[in-house]
Amino acid sequence: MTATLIAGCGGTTKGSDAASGGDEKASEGSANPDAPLKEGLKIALLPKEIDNPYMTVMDKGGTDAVTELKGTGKAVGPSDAQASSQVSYINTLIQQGQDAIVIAANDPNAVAPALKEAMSKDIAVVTLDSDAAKDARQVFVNQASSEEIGRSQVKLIADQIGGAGKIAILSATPNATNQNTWIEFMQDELKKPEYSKIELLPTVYGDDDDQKSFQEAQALLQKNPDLKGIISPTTVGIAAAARYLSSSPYKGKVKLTGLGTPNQMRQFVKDGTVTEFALWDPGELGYLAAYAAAALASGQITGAEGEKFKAGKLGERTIGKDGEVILGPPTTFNSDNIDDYDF
Ligand code: RAM
Repeated sequence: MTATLIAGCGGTTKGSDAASGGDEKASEGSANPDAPLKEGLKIALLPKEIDNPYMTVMDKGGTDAVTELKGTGKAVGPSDAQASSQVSYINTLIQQGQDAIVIAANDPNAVAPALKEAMSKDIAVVTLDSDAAKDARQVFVNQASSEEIGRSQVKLIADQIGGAGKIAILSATPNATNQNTWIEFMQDELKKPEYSKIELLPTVYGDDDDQKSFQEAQALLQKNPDLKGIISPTTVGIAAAARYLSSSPYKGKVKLTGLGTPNQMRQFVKDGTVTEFALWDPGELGYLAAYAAAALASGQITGAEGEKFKAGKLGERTIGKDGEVILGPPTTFNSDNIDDYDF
């Protein structure tokens, strides 16, 4: 293991930090934009949960980028998206002496102590998809503006239900940073006068578990037979809710939108269960985050606002406020374009 690290890192190993002053944080020190990208970097992706098709595509984008960068990439993670399910994985990655950890956090705080421990050992920490506490990572690669994602979900459902009626949100886990941020913007958007005829019911949680999401969708309709629409801002939730609706009397009558992968949603668009929903390319998200991790681990950037790094096929990217890098605007999918996408 050590041999791989030394062979790949052009001489600078984590071991040398002990000699130069101990537990200096990876986020400290100044950036050197001209530093060469290190070869042989060990970069690990830690998704919310492994059995989630979205996360699988994201991980593949990340490990492909690491291969392009001549490093060693891998994806490891828990089988459920509960708050503390990732902590033991972070600890193992620290013990393995990874150069960078790229994590979609299941909970902003539960993972923070372990991620801080990683940074104190000079391991670069990048969050993607779902952020951790800001002081527990150097860079957050966000899929799109959180505000844009949240507000556009409300516009989608409002259009589909004709601007009036009861709606509900079927979310992922109650702790998910990304879903909770989007939901705050949805709630704020709904305060606008044009949505005054829409009533938002209390949010329900499918925990990014297919079965639980299916049951929550079913329960929503049982309790609220007059429900007009569901927003499910999770690929797991929207696919499960679509499956429920497609074989229920509510098919095509109760509108469903949210964030889904085209490959999971195609059949439900074709059979008339779903009209329109949104997402970004999760593979590009993983790819961009892996490049950010390599730039951090090579000393090119530290995560400060205004720093720039090259992200392969995605071009040069600039770090914004609070260490945030944005992939790009989401795509809206419907029957006109869904066959143009394969993820
Ligand atoms: C699920 C996860 C992920 C989210 C997508 C939209 O796969 O909750 O974090 O970004 O949905």
